[in-house]
Amino acid sequence: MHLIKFGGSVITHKGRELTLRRKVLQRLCRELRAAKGEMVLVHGAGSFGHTKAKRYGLKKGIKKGYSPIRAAQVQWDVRDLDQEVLKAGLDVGLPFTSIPPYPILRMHNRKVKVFDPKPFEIALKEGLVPVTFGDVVLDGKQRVAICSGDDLMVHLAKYFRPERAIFVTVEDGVYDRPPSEKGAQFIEVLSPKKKVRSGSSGVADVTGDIGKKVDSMREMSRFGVETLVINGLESGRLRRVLQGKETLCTRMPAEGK
Ligand code: IP8
Repeated sequence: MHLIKFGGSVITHKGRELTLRRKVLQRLCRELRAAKGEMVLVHGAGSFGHTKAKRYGLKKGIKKGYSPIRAAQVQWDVRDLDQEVLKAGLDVGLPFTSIPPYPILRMHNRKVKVFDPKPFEIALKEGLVPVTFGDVVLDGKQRVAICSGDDLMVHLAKYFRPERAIFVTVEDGVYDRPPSEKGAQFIEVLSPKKKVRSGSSGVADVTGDIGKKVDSMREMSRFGVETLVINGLESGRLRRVLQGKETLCTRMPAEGK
């Protein structure tokens, strides 16, 4: 099985609210067709989620006296993006079916406490390609919280144990410090023990930066899943990876392999 995440920065213009990168999304969906066997797709929220979520302070839940309408508005926007992803997949013959995290996942103090993978299993059995996404979910401590696509990648990987999990981003891979900084070194093989210094990209992001992604990769490595970070703005890289061919990327091997 292939577990793939389209990062929100790749499929949307992160600095421009509610703006899709339609051409990139369509191309990535065409490249996905190279995948043999089962596949689960996760996508980030990009400018359909982060901008309002930050404006409304949803990371810390719904404060006393605030209306839950703000959480519902962000959910609405993220679903709009999900519809675009589904359409782009259907247009190239991929049987995408949406599985929003809200009904199947609960958090407590921003940590995932309940995750039901059954709907994914059933969809896969029917030959469908489940698509899920970073979203606003219920949280036992703070009423609502933001569940990122990276959190979903970890929980899906833990349950399905794919041979590989692929993060499609706007960078060639992972660097030892923000790639905009002088002297940044590209890391081809990232050891789970390696520390990576992250920095702010300057655009609204309520779920964290590369440091948080590396933490997710580390967790996946621990239970035996190799992870790759590739650049989705470069045409053909996703296809090559899915075909098992060499391409520029960062790879974190599964622990002990
Ligand atoms: O873009 C964030 O998901 P991510 C979800 O995968 C929202 O981090 C609603 C901002």
